[in-house]
Amino acid sequence: MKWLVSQSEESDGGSPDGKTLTRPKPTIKRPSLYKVLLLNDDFTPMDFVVLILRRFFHKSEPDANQIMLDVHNNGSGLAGIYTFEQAETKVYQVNEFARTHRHPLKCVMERES
Ligand code: TYC
Repeated sequence: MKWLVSQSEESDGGSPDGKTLTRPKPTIKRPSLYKVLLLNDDFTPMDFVVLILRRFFHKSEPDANQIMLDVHNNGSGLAGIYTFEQAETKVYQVNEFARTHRHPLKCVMERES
């Protein structure tokens, strides 16, 4: 554990007497976030995309319809934002679900800015 002395003391290497400890340096960081996107194709039925958005991303019927149309019109659309492992799991589950139903729909993840 690295102990951090007060801000001015830290910058000059420590407290004047070299032994005053105040608080531990915080080392926790926010996890990186990842967008999970659906990609458009010419063959996957619209109803199937809506089903995916409802089943895997817990979207309402109107929201699922809107996102499906965004994908259809713009080439891709945002299904959700997750930590790395959550996003990986969504991508895997959706791609497997599409594959087993013989639809070409693809789901990908992309690091947030
Ligand atoms: N473009 C498809 C169609 O016209 C619909 C579609 C929407 C496909 C979203 C994939 O991720 C997708 N049937």
